[in-house]
Amino acid sequence: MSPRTGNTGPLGVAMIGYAFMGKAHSNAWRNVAGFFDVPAVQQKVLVGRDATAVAEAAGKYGWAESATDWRSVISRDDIDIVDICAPGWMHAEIAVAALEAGKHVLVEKPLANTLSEAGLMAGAAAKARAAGIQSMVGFNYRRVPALALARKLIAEGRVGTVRHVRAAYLQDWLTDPQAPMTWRLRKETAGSGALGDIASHAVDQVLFLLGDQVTEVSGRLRTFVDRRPGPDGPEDVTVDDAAWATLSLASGAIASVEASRVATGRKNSLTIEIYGDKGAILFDLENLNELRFLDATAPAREQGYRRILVTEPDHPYLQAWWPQGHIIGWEHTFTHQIRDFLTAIQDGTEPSPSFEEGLNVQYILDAVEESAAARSTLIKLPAEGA
Ligand code: SOE
Repeated sequence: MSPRTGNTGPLGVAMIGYAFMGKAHSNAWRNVAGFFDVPAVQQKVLVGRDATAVAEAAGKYGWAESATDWRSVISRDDIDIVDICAPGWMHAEIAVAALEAGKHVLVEKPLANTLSEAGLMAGAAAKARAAGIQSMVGFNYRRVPALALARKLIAEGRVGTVRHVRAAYLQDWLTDPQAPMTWRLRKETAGSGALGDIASHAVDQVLFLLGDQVTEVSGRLRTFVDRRPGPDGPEDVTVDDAAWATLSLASGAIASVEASRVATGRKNSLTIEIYGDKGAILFDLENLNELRFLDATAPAREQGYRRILVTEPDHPYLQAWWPQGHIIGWEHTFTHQIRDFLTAIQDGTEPSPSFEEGLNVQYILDAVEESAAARSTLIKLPAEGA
């Protein structure tokens, strides 16, 4: 197991999966070298199960070739990097095989569907790292410039000791009970529902922003619509529609995490609030170029949330884009992610979030499920007429 030796040319990339995330990642692979100073890459091959559809996607998204067998692709000599955008149930098998074949691996979040798969992946990543092979999990919101700035402000002590955090990731694409079944609604293919898909982002943000560890979890899961139309009639939904968790952190802070795919009217709303004893920070993905910051050390008569437009050249990632005030969007977070991954490969440093960090998130998601399954304390109402 070793990275391709003697390759002084561009790094060859293979990508597995070409749906929503495959499209977002392809766009980033296509653009990254036009904005950032990174090693040159070649989009060699796109892999999918349907030969006609994957060939069409390859042409559209800038891949030189397409293929249907990921196994033969990851063993190719001209491939240095494997980017996994396939559904969660395929992550572990592909990632472990690619790492063992000496390829750097980027995998979409969450790391895996189960704790045991995530553990296998983290083990393979540690072994590969010793041979100079890097791996990273695609928690792309770490690469929103405003959130990267928030992390810096917190690390610099600008909000003081963080007391509590509120993180909510809300969507509404399952509000309609007639919304059809997809792989995302089956436990065997998705692992969990809103919990793994979007609460994972919120949990990762809590860890990223605070640089802290979760020590205790209390959770709740709910499936509001338990049967949905499938191609051959109604099918059971086997994952959660919404998830709630309270996380205790080693520092003493408490974070509340909320995730839903039935939050009527919320299309893709990620909001994060951080309250410390010297200040506070607010973020809303629908205004991702902005960060609200309150300095509680200022005289009370001058206090208030100030709006920071995160587009200055010395803001994270912004130097590479447009003059100040010219805003960026959701897709740029994937370009930043690839930039950071390629830079780590070039420098031989460990990219973050590593598979170990992905495994850490998985422990927390697993604890939420365990806590949700345990009986909670029922309220004892007085008997009628008592
Ligand atoms: C679907 O719910 C989804 O695409 C997630 O899988 C992504 O990670 C999130 O960024 C947007 O919503």
